[in-house]
Amino acid sequence: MVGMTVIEHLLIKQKESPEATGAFTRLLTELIVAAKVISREVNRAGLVDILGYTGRINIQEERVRKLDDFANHTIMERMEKSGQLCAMASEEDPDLIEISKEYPKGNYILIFDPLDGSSNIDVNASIGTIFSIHRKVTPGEEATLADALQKGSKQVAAGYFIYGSSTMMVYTTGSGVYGFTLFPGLGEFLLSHEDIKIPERGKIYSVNEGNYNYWDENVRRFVDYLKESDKATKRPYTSRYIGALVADFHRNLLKGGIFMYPADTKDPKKPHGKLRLLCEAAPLAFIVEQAGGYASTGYERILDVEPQELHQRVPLFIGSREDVLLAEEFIQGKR
Ligand code: P6P
Repeated sequence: MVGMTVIEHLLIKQKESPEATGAFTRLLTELIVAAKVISREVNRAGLVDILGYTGRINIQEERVRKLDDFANHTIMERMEKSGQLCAMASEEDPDLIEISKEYPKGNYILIFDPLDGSSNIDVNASIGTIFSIHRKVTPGEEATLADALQKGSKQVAAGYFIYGSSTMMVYTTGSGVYGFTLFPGLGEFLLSHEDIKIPERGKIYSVNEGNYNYWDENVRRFVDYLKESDKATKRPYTSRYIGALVADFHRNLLKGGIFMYPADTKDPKKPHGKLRLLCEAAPLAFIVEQAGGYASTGYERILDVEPQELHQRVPLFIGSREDVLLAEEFIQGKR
């Protein structure tokens, strides 16, 4: 018995929504193919680095693209042809990506981080692709920025691919969170995590403590609190930080805990922290809330933040509901 493929799962979900036309299923099917191509290259690239090669030169004598450029172009080129998109937005591109005239357009917009954490590849640590899908909300065939600048609570779907010891896909369309593992021999993503739920409270905290001196005092107090010893409240927490958002998020989703990227004063150009709302915080917030968790800026629910610009950054506190609510109490000075 092979088990349920992600396509079978998508078709079951499609049948559950009477208004579904199959467009969304076709969209996600194309994205899954792109992820398989990226997964293969991520593994090869790691090998190349270990063997010290200078990287591939292809038959057109083109300089090999860096891995994140490769992932970005793989998704853009394949998704543009899907016929389901009115536009795309990538973490790697400053502006909205239009669908060229030669391809049919659709009613969805895809926002993605093609390869998050790619600095980890040469140390063979997990990295990932994050995606967010909205419905077009403006009239006419052409997309505008307004189609991308939608609140996270309006997402139709969100998910990520994590390229680690195995390649996994985790996604939600608003009725639970499902995980699929790629079986290389088959080339299929098979259902491996049915209806994922994050523990109400964890015992793991994930943050780059090197930024401790740049945080707001209340954030420092919260992290200090997690490190204090107190049997009654099951502290200290364990610190786990990989430095790739998808990997840190995925571990906490399955085991419980809180991931934090607070605003820090280290880089005045990034007063709201490093992570992007549309292609990182909002899709993961949709997933974590569907799994029973919560995601906040420290002051506001991530899914309620009204985006002002494509690459807007937000402080991110995400994971087990009780842990994130406690973070908000400290940050807002209520504790
Ligand atoms: P720092 C990777 O560069 C990334 O965008 C996220 O994947 C990760 O969570 C974060 O930055 C790590 O940032 O400052 O701790 O290296």
